[in-house]
Order: sequence, then C-alpha cells, then structure tokens
Amino acid sequence: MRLVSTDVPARDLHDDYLAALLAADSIRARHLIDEAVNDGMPLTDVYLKVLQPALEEIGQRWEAGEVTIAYEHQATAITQGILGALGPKMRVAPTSGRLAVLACTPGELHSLGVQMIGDFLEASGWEVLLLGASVPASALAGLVADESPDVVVLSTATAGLLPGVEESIAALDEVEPRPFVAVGGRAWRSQPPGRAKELGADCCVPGPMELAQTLSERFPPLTDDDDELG
Ligand code: B12
Repeated sequence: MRLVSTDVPARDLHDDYLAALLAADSIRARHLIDEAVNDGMPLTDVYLKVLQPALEEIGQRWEAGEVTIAYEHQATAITQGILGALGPKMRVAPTSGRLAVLACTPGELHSLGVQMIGDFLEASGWEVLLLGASVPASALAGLVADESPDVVVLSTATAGLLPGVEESIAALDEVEPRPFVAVGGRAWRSQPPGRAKELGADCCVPGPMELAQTLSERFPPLTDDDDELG
C-alpha cells in the first residue's frame, strides 16, 4: 500500500468525480478513478480524499434538497462498484494470523464505511469477515462464538442507532473468549469522549488508518511459537 500523498491532484480528482456523479455519468466516474489509480495515486487517497468526501458532499446536497434520493442512490451504487474493483488491489495475502469480524450495528444500512475498513485491514495482513449492513446482535454473537475473531469492528453512521451498539456489545460480552471490540463511524463524531468506553467498547478511533495502526500495535502478527502455545 502506498502511503505517500499529494493533496492537490486528490482535490482535483474529488471535484471531477463529484461532477461526474452529479451528472449521473457512471462511465466518466469510473474512468476518472481508473486513470488516477493507473497514474499511481495511492489507494488510501482515492478512498479517503476522493470517494468518501464525494459521498459526504452528495449527502449534504441531499439534505439541502439540491439533489434527489435517486441521485444519491446512483452515486452510492457507482462508488460501491468502484470499491469492489479497488478492494482486491488493496488486499495482501493474510500474514498476521489475525481475524477481524466487521459489521454494521442493528438497523444501520450505511455499509460503505465498514467495507472501506475491511479493505484497509486486509491491506495490513488481516483476514476479514465482512458481514455488511444491519447485523442483529444475537446473530453477530453467534458467528463470533463460532469463528473466535481477535477483533469485532462495529460501524454506526446514524446517530439515532447508537443504542444498537450497546446491544451488540452486551451480546459479545457473553461470548467466550470475549473479542476486542472497536467501534466507529460517522455517528461517533457527535459523541463526547469516553462515551464508547461507557458502552463497553475497547477502542473508538476516527478512521481506517487509525484503526489499522491501533490494531497492529494491540495485535502483533502471530508467530509459529504462538501457534504451538495456542
Ligand atoms: C449513501 C447514504 C445512504 C444510503 C446507504 C447505502 C449503503 N449501501 O451504504 C441509504 C440510502 C441506505 C441511506 C439511508 C439513510 N440515510 Co444516509 N447517507 C448516505 C451518504 C450520502 C453516504 C454514506 C457513505 O457511504 N459515506 C462514505 C463512507 C465511506 O463514509 P463513512 O460511512 O463515514 O465511513 C468512514 C468513517 O466514518 C469510518 N468508519 C466507518 N465505520 C467505522 C468503524 C470503525 C470501528 C472505525 C474506526 C471507523 C469507521 O471509516 C470510513 C472510511 O473512512 C451519507 C452522507 C455522509 N455524510 O456520509 C448519508 C447520511 C449518513 N444519511 C443520513 C440519513 C439521515 C439517512 C436516513 C435516516 C434517511 C431516511 N430518512 O431514510 C437513512 C437511514 C438508514 C439506516 N437505517 O441506516 C444522514 C445521517 C444524519 C445523522 N445525524 O445520523 C447523512 C449524514 C446524510 C445527511 N447529510 O443528512 N443513506
């Protein structure tokens, strides 16, 4: 994964990509991203400086009544398709021996953020089980009991759905061994510091870079010795 970043081209690409989305020009939108990636733009920049802010801008315009829900839906569908093509380019063979289960909390339909998180973790050598939108707490806990991941990542974008985080963590508390629980997503931006800990989460960081960093420190790659002990 290339981490060197050049802000101006990313800003220009963001503007062009947003214009293509607003013009419902899926061919141009995909072409712009393909070209930037082929020209060597770091995928982390494409994700965090182009795709994510373009969708945020679409959301603001939808909220302001400037674009309809139909334009928001097609912008999301185009971006989801692009993520599907870029994900495999981010991925490296799992090298850490670590497993993460990723899910949106109950009722939460915003699933692109958790998909991005999965791509960043896979780029860091994690094996990822991506469950996607609105995973009921009991079903999540059942899968976690079966798979014994090191980490469960819970994503919540809608502020009104934060009670689902507490419900999910309560269900995970019953699983033995209890996994490390990381929470995040847009809904947390409006929460006071310490709120995530109060709900029982082990960590709450803003974005995928910070999460990958935190988890690589907390869960260093397993060695052959760990296998023998385990
Ligand atoms: C696309 C979209 C939808 C789509 C989602 C489709 C899909 N498959 O995901 C649909 C149409 C379903 C939808 C529905 C709704 N939406 Co909507 N939606 C959006 C929009 C435009 C883009 C979301 C997106 O994909 N962003 C890009 C991703 C990559 O960003 P992200 O989710 O923030 O994720 C990043 C970080 O937050 C972080 N992250 C995410 N998860 C985690 C987890 C961990 C552990 C960590 C560390 C980090 C992390 O990393 C990601 C990458 O950087 C946003 C606008 C916006 N500002 O985001 C509104 C927005 C989120 N939606 C909004 C609303 C109001 C709704 C609805 C309530 C509308 C309605 N009346 O029905 C419903 C709620 C549905 C539900 N129950 O969840 C509001 C939320 C406001 C609020 N205060 O909560 C927003 C902000 C729009 C707005 N400006 O008003 N929406």
